[in-house]
This record gives sequence, C-alpha cells and structure tokens, in this order.
Amino acid sequence: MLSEAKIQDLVPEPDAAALRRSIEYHLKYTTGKDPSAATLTDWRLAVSRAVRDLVIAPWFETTQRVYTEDQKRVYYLSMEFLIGRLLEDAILNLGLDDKLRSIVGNFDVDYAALLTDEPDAALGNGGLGRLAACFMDSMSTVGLAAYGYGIRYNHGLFRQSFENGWQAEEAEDWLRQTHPWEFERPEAHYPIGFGGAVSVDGAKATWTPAETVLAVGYDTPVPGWRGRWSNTLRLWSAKPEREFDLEPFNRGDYMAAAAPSVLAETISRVLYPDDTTAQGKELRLKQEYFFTAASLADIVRRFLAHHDDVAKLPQSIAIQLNDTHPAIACPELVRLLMDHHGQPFETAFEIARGCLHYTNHTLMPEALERWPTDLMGRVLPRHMALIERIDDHHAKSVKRPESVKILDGGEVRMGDLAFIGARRVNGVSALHTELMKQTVFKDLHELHPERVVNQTNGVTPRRWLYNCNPALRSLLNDTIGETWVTDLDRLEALLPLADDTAFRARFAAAKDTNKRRLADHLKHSMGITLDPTAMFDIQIKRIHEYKRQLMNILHAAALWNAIRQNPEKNWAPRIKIFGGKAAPGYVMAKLAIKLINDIGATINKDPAMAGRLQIVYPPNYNVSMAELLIPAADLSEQISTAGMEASGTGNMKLSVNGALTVGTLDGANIEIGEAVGSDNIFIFGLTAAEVAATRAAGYDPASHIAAEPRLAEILEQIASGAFSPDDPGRYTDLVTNLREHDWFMVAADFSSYWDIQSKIDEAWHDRDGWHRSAVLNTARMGWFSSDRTIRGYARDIWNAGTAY
Ligand code: T68
Repeated sequence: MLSEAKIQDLVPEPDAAALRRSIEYHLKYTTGKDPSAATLTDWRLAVSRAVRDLVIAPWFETTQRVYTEDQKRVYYLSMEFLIGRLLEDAILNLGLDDKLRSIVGNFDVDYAALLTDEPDAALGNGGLGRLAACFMDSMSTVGLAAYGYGIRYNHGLFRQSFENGWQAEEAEDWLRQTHPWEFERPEAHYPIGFGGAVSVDGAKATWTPAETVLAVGYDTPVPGWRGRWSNTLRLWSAKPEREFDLEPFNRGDYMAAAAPSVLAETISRVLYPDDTTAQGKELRLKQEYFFTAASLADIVRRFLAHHDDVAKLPQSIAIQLNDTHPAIACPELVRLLMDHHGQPFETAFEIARGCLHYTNHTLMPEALERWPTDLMGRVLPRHMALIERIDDHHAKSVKRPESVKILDGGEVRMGDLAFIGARRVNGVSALHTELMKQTVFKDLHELHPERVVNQTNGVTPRRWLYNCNPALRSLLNDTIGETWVTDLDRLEALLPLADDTAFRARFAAAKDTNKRRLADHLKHSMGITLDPTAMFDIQIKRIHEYKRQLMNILHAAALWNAIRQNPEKNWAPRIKIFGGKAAPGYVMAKLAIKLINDIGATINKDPAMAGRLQIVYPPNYNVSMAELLIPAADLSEQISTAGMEASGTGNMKLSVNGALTVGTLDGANIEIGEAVGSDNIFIFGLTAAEVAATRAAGYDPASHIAAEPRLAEILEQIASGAFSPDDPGRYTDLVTNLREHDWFMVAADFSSYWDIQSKIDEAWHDRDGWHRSAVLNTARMGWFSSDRTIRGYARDIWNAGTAY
C-alpha cells in the first residue's frame, strides 16, 4: 500500500502560484495563444493540460508498481464507454476546485462556462456504456490493476433535436477540437486482418487475410479518488496500413490511390446508435473483431514481456467481456494460442476459458447477437472454423448437445459462444441473474451450474453524488465528514437525522437549490419557466417500448382530463420531465417522442394547467444533462414491464440523490426497495412472474381498457387526433397496437400506476414525510456504489486484489 507521504509526493498539492504558471505555460506553449487572443476553448485546453499534468506521476507509479509486483491485471473489453466530460471530474478528484475557481476567475475567464465548454465524450448508447465508465472510475479508486479497452469513435452518439416535435439526428463531432486527455501511442499498433483464406498443413493453420487495417492505441489516464491510483483506458482507432496505393497514384488516379485509407477509417468512424436490435451488419462485426483482436494482441504482448509460458495466462490476467460485443475474443484467443504459440486445440481452449468472463445485460431476444455463418465465414474464415470446433468440442462433453449448440439455423449465437467460452457468466441484478438461469441460458446453466453468478450494478459516487450535487455534498461533508466518497455505506450515519427537523430542512434546501439550478438552465437553453416548488417528476433513459415512457405520458393525459374536470381539487403541482434518445431506426420509439411532445404542447398551452401540470422534454439528453437533472428530481420513474429491465442504473443515481422511486418490481428496483424500505418507495404493477403468466394465459388488453375509463378516454382522444389536429391519423397504429396487442402490458398496469400516482400526490402534500423518505433513500443507498460492485467482481470473478 502507498504510504500517505508517498501519495503526497505523487500528487503534491500544487500551490496556486504554480498552478497559475502551469496554465499560462500551456496556453502559450501547448496551445500557442497569447492571453489577449485566447478563446474560452483555448483557456479550457490550457487548464485541462495543467490538471492532466498532475495525474501523470501517479499514473506512471501505478503502471510501474503493477509491473514490478506482477499484479494480476484485469482487462475490461467494452464496445462503449459513455464517459461524459472529464475536466470537472479530474478537478474534483484532485481537490482543486476552489483553487482553480479563483485562478481562472483572476484570468477574467468564467469558470463555470470553461467547464461546460468541454464536449461530452459520448462513446456509448446508455446504461451499458455508462456502467463501463463507472467501473473505470471505481477500479482506480479501489486500486485494482485494470485496463479498459474500447473504440475511439470519431463520432459518438448522435445529437438529438426536435423538429416540430419529431426527433431529428445530427452527427456528433467531439474530436473536431483537440481532446486534451488522450495520448496517441503510435508505437502500440497492431495489424488486424479481415477476409482472405486459411491454408491447413497437418495440424497447422495459416490465415492470410485479404485486407488489413492498423489499430492504433490512444491512452487516457483514469485517476481514482484523490489521484492515488491511475489506470489506463486504451481506445483503438483504425488507420490504413498504407495511406496511398502507389500504383494508381502514379497512374494519376488519385481517388483510387486513397481507397485503402477510406476503407480502414470507416471501422472506427461511428458508434452504432441502436442499443437493442442486433443488426447483422458487416461493419459492426468488423468493429467488434477490430477492437477485440487489437486488445488481445496487446494483452498477450504485455504478458509475454515478462512471462514465457502462455499456459500461465489465467493466473496473470482476467478479461471481462461487456456483453457479447467482444465475444469473438474466445476464438481469437484460441487462434493466437494455436496458430502463434503452438498450443493444441484443447489446451488453447482451456487457457482461453480460464481468462474470459462474460456479463449479460439483456434477456430480450432481439438484442442477442447472432451472425449468419456465411458472413462470419467470409469476414473471419479462421474464426468460423474455430467456432465450429469449439461447438463440437463442447457438444461432445455434454449429454444433450442439441439444445446448447452455438451454431443454429445458419447462425452463430454469440451469447452461447460467450457462455461456453467463459469461466464465469454474470447478470447485473438479482432478478436478472435468476431469469437468465431460467430462460436464455437455461440449458447451459443446467450443464454448468457453477458458472452463472450475480453482480448487481452500481454507480460511482464521485460523479453521481459528489460532483453533480455540490449542495448535498457540502451538507453531507458538514454532517458526517467526507469518508462516504470512497465508502458509501457511511451514508448510514444519516439514518437518525431523518427524524431531525433541522437536518431535514437543510436536506430540502439542497434539493431546492438543485431544482433552481435546473430551472435556470432550462430558462436559458429552452426559454421555458419552471416553478421550483412543483414536484419534479423525472424519466430519463433511452426511449424504448419496454421502458414505457408511453405509460407515463398517458398518465399525464389522464391527469389533464382529471384536473379539467375537477380543477379545485388539491392536485400536487407536477412537472413531468422526460429525457432520452430513440434509435434512429426505431419507428415506435420515435412516435412515442412525438406523442410526448404533442401531448406536452396541448397541456402546456392550457391555462387551466398553470401551476398544476407541465410537460418538459429537453432535447439531447446526455451525461452532462443527467448531472443537472438527477440532483433536481423529486420523483424517479422506473416503470419498465417487469422482467425486461436487466438492472437499471439511473434508478440508483436518482435515489441516492434523494428522489423517491415510482417503479415496478423489475431489475435492481427490487434491491433498491429492499434497501430503502417499502415505506420509502412506490411499487406498483405486475411482477415478472405475473407478466409471464398473463402472457401464457393469452393477454387481452381490451378487457383492461374497458375496465379503466380513464385509459379508454385518453386512447379515444389520441386516436381521434385530439393531440394531433394537423394529422388526426398520426397515432392510429399506436392506439390499435395498444388495444389489440400491447406486448409491454401498459393496459394491464395502468390502473395500478394511476393509483400509485394518486398516493404520490398525497405523500407530496405531507412535505415533511416526503423529505424524511428522501433522506432515508440517500442514507440507505450506499450499497449501490460501483466500488462495491467492483470489489464483488474482483472477489467472485477475477480473483484479483485491490490496494484500497
Ligand atoms: C443496459 N443495456 C440494460 N445496452 O438495459 C440496463 N445494447 O438494464 C442495465 O442497467 C445496463 O445495461 C447496465 O447493465 C444496455 O444499455 C446497450 O446499451 C446496448 C448497446 C449496444 C448493443 C446492445
């Protein structure tokens, strides 16, 4: 363990004068600007570099220490890292906030504007990518030797705007400006092959790819709390092996000469924006193989730099596959061990399986990746042959092979490949892990009952409490000290204070500050006015049928009808706030966005709703917007059809920030309910078992609609064009679908949702009781720190140590 003195040496508290000089230096010599000509972005880059300099020493120290002590290394392979902004995170981690605020102010630069000038690194779609980013933070904070590996997309998740209430997408462009946190590593490059042919000579196979691109690494240091440990995030960018083909160039065909570069660079050009449907696109397969193969080449190279026996790989390293996107790692590692290191197949497979672990994030059949065997065979011929061999090998070892084949109906089932090739397979909440065992992996689980384990998700308390909620942070620090930042269970010390009137008032004041901060932001960005004393009722997440934003907006419409009928009733003033993007090709989700905006427009312009009900949908929800919305929420909507949300992590962020949850018994909501207590959460709706039973018995939405006049009425209104007079037929299909199919059981749960929302109205009127519950939510959510999750993976899956 690093002694405290050593830590001080590594991250010396820079005095203000030194920090100031460093910023001036970087402005002048790194950015090349005179202070009088510097733009806000120039200043931001200079400040970022001055801050970055401070994490270099602990970064080197960590790397060296892991090397000399030959610590077990963990490799987290993920197609997505939804990082967000880095500057403020680094400043707060290092404890430099006050100093920098004053230094930057003295340069006559607006500190808040400087921080928000940084574009979000949006290299992910949603929960899966954000989880990877929280894990990177926690692995550094607990002092685990870890590397994240992913893709350095030129374009992250698209920017969303609303055109006449419809979602429009624009390309995102975060790399147009210099990204000051990364270091290009031109020396860390690997040729990655595609296509071509395999020649076999006895036991030896040689793959000659038809096409090769270079994977070039870009490293970002990931400092843990107070900079005492720093791991590396290495993202791969695709480059052409050669920029130009000389032959066409000499002929004067300049376009053809540049062809190799165009082809190579498309691989890391853009993040696929669909977070559910696994579309069998060749480019996607190439992206998956590209980053997996580069990462494995790097991992094996690092191992061989100071070991000589590849059979010992499983003792030295653990690889975590974040969903099936890097599942090609199994045949790729087998290929390296056989074709490059001379291992026989069985040994190679056992070594590979000793290193690999797989996290499943969804049970939805349309999200489970399957690749046509002819596509796989064409793009990765050697891997296709190895997958067949792995499939046969596994089938031979089991009694009923038919049910557990990787190759099925002309397709490669990547979930089964990942399961068969992994030492451990985990789900992301207790319910999800149970359902995995009973459904998608039933047969495989019966064959390998020790393989499936649970690791309930968590969120980093640095970004999602300390950094995003300064008002609550200072209250917590004043009351219980600062140790909660790395030991979130300490929040339990707040329990007795839930009954302390003075403390509750301060807790409520912090919430009020955050609501005003959000209201100010929306005033500036959208020109709308929010009453900060109203209930902020927030649903923020990707737009999906199973997440049921539709049920939430139907509730708003029903509330609108009810308030108009009885305006004098003591309604709890509510502002329903939505945030989230739909996959560009997801027609139903995009229609739901338009419906939210149509119903919102009708409600917002009705004078009878003033002070009672308002709908707000700011466009382009992203990590930075989440940091503003989450601390301001009173009510957190977690209303998925039970059995469909694997875990959820927004549910955790909102609750730890003192929002009360209205939710179904789905994913981690169940564990959140157990932690905060049934009096402090609003649970409604069918359970996962009831959803399954209802479906099995032949679900009939029409009977539920007939029994619930409020729902029947709004469906009539929507179908007749009450919210879309410009196009009365706009929602005909949507309503027909609800009346006749309703796969996500909105009709079955609507009454229960309406009732719980009425209870929530009552609870809101007892504001003291509400704040008491809010305090208890914060106090009891400590277990949902991603530090706890990472310690669980280290103990149960990776068998790796932590320094702190
Ligand atoms: C989410 N999955 C789960 N997928 O939906 C959520 N998919 O319940 C869970 O909390 C979270 O993972 C973390 O475990 C996703 O976010 C994707 O983003 C995704 C991306 C590409 C392809 C498929």
